[in-house]
This record gives sequence, C-alpha cells and structure tokens, in this order.
Amino acid sequence: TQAPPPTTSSQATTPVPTTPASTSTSSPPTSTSNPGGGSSVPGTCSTPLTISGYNNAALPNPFLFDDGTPVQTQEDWACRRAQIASLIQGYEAGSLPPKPSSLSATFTQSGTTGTLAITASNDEGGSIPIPAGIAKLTYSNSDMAQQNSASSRGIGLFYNLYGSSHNASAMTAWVWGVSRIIDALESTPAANINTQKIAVTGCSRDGKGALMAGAFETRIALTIPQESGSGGDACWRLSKFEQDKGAVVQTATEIVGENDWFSASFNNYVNNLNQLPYDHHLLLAMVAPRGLISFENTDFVWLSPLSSWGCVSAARTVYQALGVPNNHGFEQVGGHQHCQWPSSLTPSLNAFFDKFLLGGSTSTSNLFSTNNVFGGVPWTSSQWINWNTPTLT
Ligand code: MCU
Repeated sequence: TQAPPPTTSSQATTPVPTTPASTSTSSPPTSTSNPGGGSSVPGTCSTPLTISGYNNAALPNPFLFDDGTPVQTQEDWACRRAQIASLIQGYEAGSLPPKPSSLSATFTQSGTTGTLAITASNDEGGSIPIPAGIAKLTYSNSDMAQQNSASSRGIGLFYNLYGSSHNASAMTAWVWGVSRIIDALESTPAANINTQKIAVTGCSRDGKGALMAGAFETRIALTIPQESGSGGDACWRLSKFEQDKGAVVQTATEIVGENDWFSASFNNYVNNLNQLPYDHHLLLAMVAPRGLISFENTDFVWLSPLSSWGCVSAARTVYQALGVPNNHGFEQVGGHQHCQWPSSLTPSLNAFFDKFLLGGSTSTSNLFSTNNVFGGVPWTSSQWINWNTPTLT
C-alpha cells in the first residue's frame, strides 16, 4: 500500500451482508440479474451464453439485441449490456459466480479518509502515478488465479473455493476477487474508503484483468487499463487483420496457448472469430457510462496498435450514444518501454482521476489519440463499424 501510515489501528471481523449479486450467470441462463450499467434489466431480457449460427466478419453492432432488434433507449442498453456480459462469459470468460452466501472481512489497519485505487499487480505491475489523496491497494491477482502458463488453469484461491474444474478463466476469477474486496470495504466503514470512488488499473496482462474488472463490476467508478493489448482493449478480429497486413501482433490463436486468461472453451473459437457475436469493443462498452481511459504503446507492435485504436474507437460509439463521450479517453504513444509510464500522459490520467475519484472539475473532453495509421496500415472505419450511432433516449 502507498497509503499514509496509519494513525490508528484496529482489528474487527465484519460479516458482509448477503445481497443479490451484481453479476450472475448460470448455464445456460435465459435471463440474468442486472450486471450493472445503471438501469435495471427488465425481466424479459433474454441473455443466452452463445448464439448458434452467428457469422459476422465486421465488428458486431452494439446497438442490436441478440435477436437483431434495435437498441433505442438507455433502458434497452441495460438489457443489451446484460446480453454482452453473458456472451463474453459464454465464449471466453467462463462463469462469474455471484457473491457467496457467507463472506467476512477482517480489517487490520485504518489510514486516512479517502478513495481507493485497486491495482492488479505482479512483477509487471502498473506504473501509473496515483495522485495524492487516493489510497492504493495492491491486489495479488495471481494468488486468486495463477497465470504462469496454460497449465496454471484451475490453480489459486478462487479454485480452492469453487473447485479446480470451475470454468472461470483466470481473469474472471480476478474479477470475482475485486468484487469481494469491494464487498468487504462496503461493510467496513472503519476503513474510511468511499466505495463510490474506486478505480481499477494494471498493466499488460494485468491491464487485461483491470478491463475485465471494470467491465463486470459496476461499483468501479474508473477503469484504467494500461498497455493491455490482445485480450484487453484490442479486438480479436482487428488483431487478425493487422497480422494479415504483415504486422507481428498477438492474435487469439497465439494467446490461448500461452496462458489461462480465457476459458478453455474459447479455444473452439480462435480460428473462427466471425462466429463471435461480440468482440472486445463490447467488453469496453460494458464500462459505459462509467469512466474509462485506456493507455497503449505504439512501440510494441505485439500490442496490436491498429487493433486497439479501432476497438476503442468502436467502443466509443456507446459512450456517444449514452451522451457521455467525455467519460471515455484513449491515449496511444510510443517512446517508452512496455509498462513504463511516460510523464507526458499524466495530465490525461489526472483529469480522469480528478473527475471520477476526487470530485474535481478538470475537463476530460477530447482526451483521445488521433493517430490512426499504424506501420503504414490505415484504420478504415467503414470496413469494421457498419452501424450508425443512435442517441439512446
Ligand atoms: C501485453 O500483455 C501480455 C501479452 O499478452 C503476453 O503475450 C506477454 O507474454 O506478456 C504480456 C505482459 O503481460 O507483459 C508484462
């Protein structure tokens, strides 16, 4: 922790009240409880895990329900978002369990009143500077679900609880852990953490996890994936396109062999990306209307710079449709090592922290990178985004 030294210390075991989970899925659900996003999901919202016969070379339209009818209102978006949450679990994330019926939190230290940034961290932990006034909690996500290699599957605290054959990916297990930390903070007022003002971040593989946490856990006010690349703010289809154009990037077929970040069932789709009724623009869009700024690095083609640019641009249409484009930012620069923070980006980062955690009034408008040609390959929006952006009333 980087929190100031405690002025007092106390120890208490606080039972966390059992409430309905903010996210739930069962196999196969016909409907789920509201996985967040503002309005509640109507009981008539059907949220299948998979859609048989789906085939689409372009990025799937955020504004069409699974059955092809249009999304027209903010209430519609709540249902569409629930559908996306279910599809992502069905194809690549596995099931995110709800809050356990019994959970207790032990509080051992109290610092100053403030807000909290949860940092997913390993050896390659995030390097973003956390402003004064924000407590930092370092989350050992790899203890929750190991991520050493593909043979790490089923190992970690999450699997001790749910069984080593649970179908949740490592990243899904991490999300579950983040939610339990927030449960604990909510039930521990002595921690003096304002749980309305929580951010999540991490770099590289942990940036992928940070995005997943922000997408699925709606109590997170600000999501900051840093150099998350493939499996993060890059889209599967776009990374394949970028590779086909000659770039050395990480595609779905490669990444599933490296680690256990995705469910085993995703292996069935990595060579059939057109069958996915979602792509990662919709994972990003699950964060809307909450704060989201992602940072990428153009110096590492491995991070699929065109793919990230296009994917984040496609997600932005949802922020636009919801009338909150300034809640969304994207910065993509080179000139620095992987996961080394370039100070030139600190003003953008601080603007988002100020707005979403510190209650300030710094503008977050137009914090969006404009370079859209990568290694000579231009981003052609019309090839991928075949929808008009509605105004969701
Ligand atoms: C960019 O994130 C990952 C990448 O997907 C992996 O293939 C590579 O091995 O590790 C990267 C990372 O986490 O670097 C710190």
